Amino acid sequence: MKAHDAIYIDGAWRPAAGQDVIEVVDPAEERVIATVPAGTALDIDTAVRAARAALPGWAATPPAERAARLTALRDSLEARKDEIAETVTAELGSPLPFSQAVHAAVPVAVAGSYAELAASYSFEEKVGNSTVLLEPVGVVGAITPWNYPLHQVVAKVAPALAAGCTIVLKPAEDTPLVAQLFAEAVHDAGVPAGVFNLVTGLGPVAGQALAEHPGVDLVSFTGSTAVGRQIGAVAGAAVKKVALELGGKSANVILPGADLARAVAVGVANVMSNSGQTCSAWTRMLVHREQYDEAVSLAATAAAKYTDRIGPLVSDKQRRRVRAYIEQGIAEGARLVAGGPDSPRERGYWVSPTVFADVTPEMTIAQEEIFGPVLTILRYEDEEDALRIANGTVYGLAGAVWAADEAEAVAFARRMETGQVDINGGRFNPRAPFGGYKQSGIGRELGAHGLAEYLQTKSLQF
Ligand code: TXE
Repeated sequence: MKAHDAIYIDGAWRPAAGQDVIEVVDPAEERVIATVPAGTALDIDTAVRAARAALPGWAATPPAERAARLTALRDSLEARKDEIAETVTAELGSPLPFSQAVHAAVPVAVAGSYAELAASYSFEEKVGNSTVLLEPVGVVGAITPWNYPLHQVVAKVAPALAAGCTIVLKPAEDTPLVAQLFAEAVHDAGVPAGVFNLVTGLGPVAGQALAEHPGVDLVSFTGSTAVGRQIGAVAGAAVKKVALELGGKSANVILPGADLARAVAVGVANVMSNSGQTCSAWTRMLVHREQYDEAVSLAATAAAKYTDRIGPLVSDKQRRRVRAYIEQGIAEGARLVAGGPDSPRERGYWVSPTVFADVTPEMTIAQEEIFGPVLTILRYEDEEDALRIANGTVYGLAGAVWAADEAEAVAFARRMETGQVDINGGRFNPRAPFGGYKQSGIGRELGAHGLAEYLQTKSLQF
């Protein structure tokens, strides 16, 4: 697989300071397909200096010109869409059609939406006798995960560019190749040298050095709650801005009267998508006791159909983690109705589509993020009970409500402690804000709210 034996700093590919490399593994074959540099604190420092040097020029670039670069970036991502899809399939393991439809296509839409926003956004507001200037926060340290490896990058870099910030990106060590393709796309889009920089490397080395660097004004992190907490603490100590997009345990609430067959089918598809490696996945299905048995049987049948459709998990580490959760579910007394902990194939990090019934709210598998193709189905007595269960975790990232009457679903959604709710199925909107209530995070990505994260305000009084 094509890979740069270099990091991208100040508009050029250059060797990293050290000799260490990261091996990139194809999770379907358990085979090393490429190596990339394992950048160190020294490389992060060089990159942050380049970003600082480029900041005044980019911050002063008129929004229309920043928008033009974003349009060019959108186009250069689109021109690479086949290579992007093949690369994501190779390093993440997702089936090629999914890589094409989601991993390659969504970032094009998001970059396009920020090209439009950069051109139309009001970077100045009048408030009585004041003018409020919305200025770039400065140098952004972006740390991204592997589950939607290009989307996670574009959801940070595009709004940062639109805002006039400069960036150092440290992508996940499992999926650095698509981040390298992204750097090529940025380069071809004519983004000035130093505005975007890429350092591949390990989380506790390069990631931590980036989060701690005094030249970074905002750390934007997506990943585990454990690392998010650490980054939040580092940022807090330095009084540095921070945006955190962390885990989820989203509820799919099927109210009595909803189209049960459809709600279950879409619910199962949602959880199995990307092999369950989605922070917003509806991993808890909440069904009224009178419809419970029917829902369980529908879900078990639906899940089995995904056995040959989903890809492996990204790594052996993730497979071991997910299997341990499945074993814990069994040990805590949940009833396995599809899948299980055994690997369905000899090679590759596969986990079978798994469904648990008779799950109670306090069980570990109903509280913690599993991050694999595992659905839990919980029974509720009435709407108040459903709401209590839906809101009864530390997370609040996404969710879904199904009802015969849309207004009834919306009334329920208003009472959910979560950042995004799909009503009777919903549809992805690249301009709608995405982010968490409670321990799912701080801040929002996508749309105008996502852009606002990269701005700070200055009031001029007249
Ligand atoms: O995450 P990490 P992992 C959740 C999901 C998954 C679990 C573990 O539940 O099972 O996290 O995944 C960088 N300082 N999510 O271990 O370690 C790391 O290099 C600075 C949810 O892969 O948090 C990578 O770039 N950075 C999630 C990024 O953090 C550090 C998506 C994420 O890796 C660091 C992924 C450190 N000390 C996992 N340690 C979502 N919200 O979508 C690691 N990193």
